[in-house]
Amino acid sequence: MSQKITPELRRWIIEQASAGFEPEAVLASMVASGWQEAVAVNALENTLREHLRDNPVLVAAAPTEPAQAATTGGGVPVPDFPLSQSPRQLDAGDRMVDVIATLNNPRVVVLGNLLSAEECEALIESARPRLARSLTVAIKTGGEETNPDRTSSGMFFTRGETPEVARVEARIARLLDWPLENGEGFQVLNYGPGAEYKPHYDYFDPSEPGTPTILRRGGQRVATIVMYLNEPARGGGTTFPDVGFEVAPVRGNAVFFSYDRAHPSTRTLHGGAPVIEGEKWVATKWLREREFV
Ligand code: PD2
Ligand code: ZN
Repeated sequence: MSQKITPELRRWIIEQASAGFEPEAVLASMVASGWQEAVAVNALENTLREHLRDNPVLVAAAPTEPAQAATTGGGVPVPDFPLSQSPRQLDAGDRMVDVIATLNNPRVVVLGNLLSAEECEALIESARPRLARSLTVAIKTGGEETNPDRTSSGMFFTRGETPEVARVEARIARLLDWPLENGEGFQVLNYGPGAEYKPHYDYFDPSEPGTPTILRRGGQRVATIVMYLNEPARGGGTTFPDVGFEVAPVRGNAVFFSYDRAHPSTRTLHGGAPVIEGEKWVATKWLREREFV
């Protein structure tokens, strides 16, 4: 494995230190995810020394509690829609998209008509033959594993893989003014009766040892768009338990939410409620801080 100290790694180290993690904890994460200890110590020392030299005010203002950093300003930039004038619709380039509901804390926007019925069908049919029991990123190692909290089947498209994928990706990039390259490929999930996705956060937990490896591919996730490709007869809403909010799965609609830090204070805990009758198909788009490679 290459042990090059990349700008991404430097940024991650600074994020960890700013969030209040002790250097020993950051070092342990790096070693657990495969960094040679000597290289990791060197990277930590150099990065933090340079950062404090360039930002001397941080020495005095350094937070003592991780929660403090996470609840008082200073999050990273996140995408959002141009909604200051409360438009009913947004221009996605090739389509007008409806604004159905917005919430500020957590930041959630519900959109109508982001996809046509034909696009939903095309995505389902090209995903169907490639479904496998869903994997989640294994935060201990940075690899992938099955997860009992997630009983759906799923697959990933690469960016631009089909005409429908490319079209919807371009729409999202335009609506949010967020580079297309910062998006992961669409994930399509299929839930049968009884299947659910228990509440979780979509950002990568900074305290997990596999996270530095994951972050090398474009930094943190900063926003999620769950697009509903069909309509289960009952159940299958996307829930936000911290605020008692649930979005009904309506074909072509989508729920967007953003998180400017990898912390529960974003109140972006969310889940896929059990499907009670019928089946549920969604496509999820995750947006990263930087280009996803
Ligand atoms: O299918 C959903 O509603 C859902 C809920 C929570 C999808 C995801 N998370 C996800 O793909 O991260
Ligand atoms: Zn999720």
